[in-house]
Amino acid sequence: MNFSDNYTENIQKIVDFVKNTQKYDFYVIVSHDNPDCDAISSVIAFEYMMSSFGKRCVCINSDMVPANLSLFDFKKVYSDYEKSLSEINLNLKTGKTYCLIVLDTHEMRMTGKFAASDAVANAESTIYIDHHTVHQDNSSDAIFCNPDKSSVCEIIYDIYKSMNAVIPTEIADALYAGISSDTGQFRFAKTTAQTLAAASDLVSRGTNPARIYEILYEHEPVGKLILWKLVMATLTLFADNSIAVLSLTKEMLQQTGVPYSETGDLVNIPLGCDSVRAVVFCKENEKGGRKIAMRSKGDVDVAVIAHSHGGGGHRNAAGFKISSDDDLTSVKNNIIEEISKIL
Ligand SMILES: [Mn+2]
Repeated sequence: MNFSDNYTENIQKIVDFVKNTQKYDFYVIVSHDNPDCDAISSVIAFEYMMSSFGKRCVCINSDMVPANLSLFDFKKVYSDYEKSLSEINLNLKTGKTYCLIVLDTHEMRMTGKFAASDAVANAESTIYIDHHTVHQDNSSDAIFCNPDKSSVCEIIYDIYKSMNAVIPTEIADALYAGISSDTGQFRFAKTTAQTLAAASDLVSRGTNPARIYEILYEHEPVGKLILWKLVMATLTLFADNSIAVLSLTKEMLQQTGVPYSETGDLVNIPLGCDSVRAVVFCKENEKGGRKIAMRSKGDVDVAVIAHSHGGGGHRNAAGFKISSDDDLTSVKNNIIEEISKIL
């Protein structure tokens, strides 16, 4: 499918695709690894839309769906990674073809181990629906990306609206959760009047904002509280208390029993301090894989830094992986220096 610069036109192309395409036997829907609520909810809502038009979908993610987010998966569209991969391969062996639909990223490498699987090369075609800034060097006409949108869930809401389709409460819940979490509870810069109108409409369809908040932010096991304590004990401040650096090690995960997939929100804690304008979070997963996650306030653009290190993200939330040969301390020091230049 070819997309253009016109948002409404592209929404219509997707509507037409969902309703009318007969080209493929099935559809594989994937989002980025370490999935957040927008990634999970957009897959759930898109699968529901496709299957209501008789399309068979396989949903897959390189990582486990976080326990609280699996509450939005009321149809149980996700199973474990290996199972979904073998379902795709089984269908392929019988001569069936599929279209790959990538949500909440426009770069295949962001899908984690899935990116290296045969399922990418075996797809008849691939389309991306995203809201991250597209860098010039990877633009393609199969990418439908609107960086002005708060979330992919908001884009999928727009698709539902222009179809005049019924949005059941379970899907309204998932879409509202994706929109509210990607906007940091309706406060990030991309929260527009349309974002709030979408949220309002979803609430009128039965979504209870207090219940969604509870699912997203009030379901922590006690291990998480202890992990907070351990991570916060690593806090170091730089550049006149404007850069906060935190670390998470695999030993901390072992000690508290918290899976790595549940540690995404710890990076936000230092932002509560008025002098802090950027946070650098050095994270290690259970297998020792390392990553730098960054958060910032206002016009401090950490996406540019993440991109220059082979990662991606938004102006105020971005990250990149560190290869096993790199020395963590020197990577950390370089990042602190790069951020202090743009403060
Ligand atoms: Mn998103």
